[in-house]
Amino acid sequence: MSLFDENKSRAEAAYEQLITRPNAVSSTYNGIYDRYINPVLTAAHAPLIWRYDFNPDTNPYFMERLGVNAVLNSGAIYLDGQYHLVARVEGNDRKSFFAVADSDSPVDGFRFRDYPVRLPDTEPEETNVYDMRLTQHEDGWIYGVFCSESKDKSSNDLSAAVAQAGIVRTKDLENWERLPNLKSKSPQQRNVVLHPEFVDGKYAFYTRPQDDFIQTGSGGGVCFGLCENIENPVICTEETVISPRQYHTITEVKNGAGAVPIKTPKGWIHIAHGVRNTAAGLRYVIYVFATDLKDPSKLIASPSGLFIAPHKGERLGDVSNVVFTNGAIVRENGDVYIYYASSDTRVHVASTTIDKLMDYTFNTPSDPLRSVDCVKQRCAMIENNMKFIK
Ligand code: M1P
Repeated sequence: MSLFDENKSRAEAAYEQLITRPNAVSSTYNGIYDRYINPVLTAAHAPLIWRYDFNPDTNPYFMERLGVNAVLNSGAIYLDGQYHLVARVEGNDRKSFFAVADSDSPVDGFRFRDYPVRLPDTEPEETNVYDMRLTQHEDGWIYGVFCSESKDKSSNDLSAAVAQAGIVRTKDLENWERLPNLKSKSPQQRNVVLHPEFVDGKYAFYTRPQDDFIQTGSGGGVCFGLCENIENPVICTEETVISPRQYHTITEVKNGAGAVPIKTPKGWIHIAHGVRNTAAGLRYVIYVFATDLKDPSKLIASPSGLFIAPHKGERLGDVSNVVFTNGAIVRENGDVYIYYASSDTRVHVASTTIDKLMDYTFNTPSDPLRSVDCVKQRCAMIENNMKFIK
């Protein structure tokens, strides 16, 4: 056997073993959701034909030519009996692109399609794209809203960049039509999500206005705004804050919408991310809030603190101490699968149900914002619990 064949067989065997590896619920318990032991997507899930030259004449060592560094922040949708993730794939060259991975199971077996998504090239200044949210809209289209990043040519800082919300739409996750980038009053936008229903006859967006590429500056949190025409997308209303940043909470530095909000009998449940600063750098966690069914701009529940934090090995990666979600799938039987990435490196799944999510969202007390009141809140629960343990 040639060296080429030997190495290729070795890579193929490892790949198939990874893709067909069954997943299982981990032993960690909180009653709210189950984590799974294995990530559902990693850099090693990128097909070999994306990474290796399969021609023995030009690649006698079967050497990786175009490596993949990470697979992270993934949009999610259930369609035609399958679970689909539209992941952010980051090449060794630091450029991200989108790719669809499909599975019959929500927790394992995800396999990328032969080709990544080939986005129509309509934004000549765009350098990088990432973090697509998939909205099955009542107008019949599936929209993908993502971050479209360009170099800030007005700045002398080589790293200065501008983030905008890019928009595509599809019916089959195969053919994508690009629409113009969303316009709003804010100089920059990231973590923009399209609401699945019309509100007052208009398209509704969750936005995250920001003054700068990294810092949100005067941006007060996750906002809500309306848009008349999705083919010429402009936020035509004030962007009102619906989930604010707050001092000494998990959203102090910034926050952002995550998965498309989930419609429940009690309200729209949002699974978002919050960021605070620490001596070790920024810490990203996932949190939950709910808005009114009829008026999705009205906050109606704000369970205290974090919902998912980086756990064990999730804490380490390219950008450590991060969990981030931009996709969840809800099944007709009420099962909910939350796809979240850890440390900008790989994608995991946590499972729960609509009933559990509603119980968590509407029965978890909100943050009293001061230590002394947090102790009172905890003591009230302990006092009540005493009746049950004596
Ligand atoms: O590195 C952590 C995350 O940082 C960004 O999120 P935010 O805009 O809230 O800071 C995003 O670029 C995201 O992709 C990344 O996971």
